[in-house]
Amino acid sequence: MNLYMKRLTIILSVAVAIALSSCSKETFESKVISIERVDSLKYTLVTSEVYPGRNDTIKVWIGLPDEWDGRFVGTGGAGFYGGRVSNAVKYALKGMVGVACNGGHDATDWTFLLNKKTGKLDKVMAEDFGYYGVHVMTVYAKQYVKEHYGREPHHSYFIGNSSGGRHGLHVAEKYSDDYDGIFSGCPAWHNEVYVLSRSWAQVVMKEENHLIPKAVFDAVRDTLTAYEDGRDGVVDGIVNNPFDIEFDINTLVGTKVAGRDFTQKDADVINRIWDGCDYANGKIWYGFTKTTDLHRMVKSEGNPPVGRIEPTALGLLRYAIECNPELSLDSMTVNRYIDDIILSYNKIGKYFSSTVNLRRMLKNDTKLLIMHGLDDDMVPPTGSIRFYEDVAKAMGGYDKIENNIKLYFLPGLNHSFKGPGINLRTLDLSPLIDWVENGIVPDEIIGKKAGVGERPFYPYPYYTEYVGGPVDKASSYSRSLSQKDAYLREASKVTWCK
Ligand SMILES: [Ca+2]
Repeated sequence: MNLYMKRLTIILSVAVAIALSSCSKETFESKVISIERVDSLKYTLVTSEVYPGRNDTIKVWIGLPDEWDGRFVGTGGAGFYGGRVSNAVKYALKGMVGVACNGGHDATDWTFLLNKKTGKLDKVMAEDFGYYGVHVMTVYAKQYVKEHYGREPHHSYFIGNSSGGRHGLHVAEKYSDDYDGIFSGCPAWHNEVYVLSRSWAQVVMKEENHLIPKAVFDAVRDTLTAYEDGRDGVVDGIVNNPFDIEFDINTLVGTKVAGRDFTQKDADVINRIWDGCDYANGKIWYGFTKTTDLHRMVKSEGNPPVGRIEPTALGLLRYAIECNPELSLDSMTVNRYIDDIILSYNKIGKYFSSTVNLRRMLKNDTKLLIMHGLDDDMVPPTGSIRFYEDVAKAMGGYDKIENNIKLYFLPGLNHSFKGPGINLRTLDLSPLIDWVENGIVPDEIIGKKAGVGERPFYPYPYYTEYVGGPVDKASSYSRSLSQKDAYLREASKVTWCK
């Protein structure tokens, strides 16, 4: 019997077992569903079901490389998904153990949040998708890995973007015992609020009875970007600080924009959309930066334009907030929408947003690296400023958190880290691993891109300032605090949500 067959036999013999582990006191009943061997790529993929004991099931995928480098990588979800098997495989192919889970459901929309029997929010499902699933996944997978390799990982990392980035913040708050380092990309912090805020453009245009074609938004953005581009010292198609915009949209009134007469009403409505959700007592959530392509949010295309509903916002309203599957945005008013956002915050906020108490993470010396594109078209980046500032305030100041949390803003990149800017996200886990294992603190990261050259990046509240010289050389830039006030001014606009 070869080694692999021996392992397989052992694994299958404990197919239904209560896992035991020395690395965690928690145990969950579990069942191995399949073991898939990929000889050509030298890894094994194990699919299991794990039962937390509340009539819920977390499906867990573990990618086990033949030659393991000793690292464990837990991965988060995206959108409605708890996670993807492809992420488990991705890290197995890099020689690490890669792990993912389904967050307790296989739905492709928010329907899993509605309990079909009671007609109310399914709190167990919300908790599993919100944060508990990735913890169950981690506890189970670490136990499995120990049995499989006969040793525990020497370092453990968590990584995710969007909903997965939000999972990373939950891990930072609740489960830092599980991980040495966390990468949180474009985190959907306060998912319960920001998802609804994505329909703000349609709600405003409907109430104002003024549907603006997508082409007009695009043309305004192009004009604004051209106006602002050189203000950071380098004309490169990238606006380095979209929180400090001088362009006045009112200057377009009376001109042709996208072949159409641009009116004062156009300017007022676009300004209201840019500003983000307002209510009687202030701003309820952040808008997107003015350099962002609003195609996901605006949804008004054609001539004459036809408005379309933003499906993720409507789904959350239907299945978790109002709990009415028949709900239509046709009847939605701004006031009702604001009421729904506040209800969402109070009803599901605890599942969908971490708190800012990272005391345990600091004590564990777990490192948290956050990256967020400044032209993010799904999750407004201002939420990440707010997160950092609120954590600093809660923990006693910047000096209490700067050894453990680094927040990088990436100009000219959207939610998928695509756009004219330089993408540090392609570095994947390497800056975090260098930080955790080699003590190389990511206080400066040099990014490179064909056609742009090299450029240094600095963590918030620092900013990359051009100081003269060839624009494609990192030495022509320096670290600056010159934009901090603009960041803070923007982040302080939301007052109610903590
Ligand atoms: Ca520029």
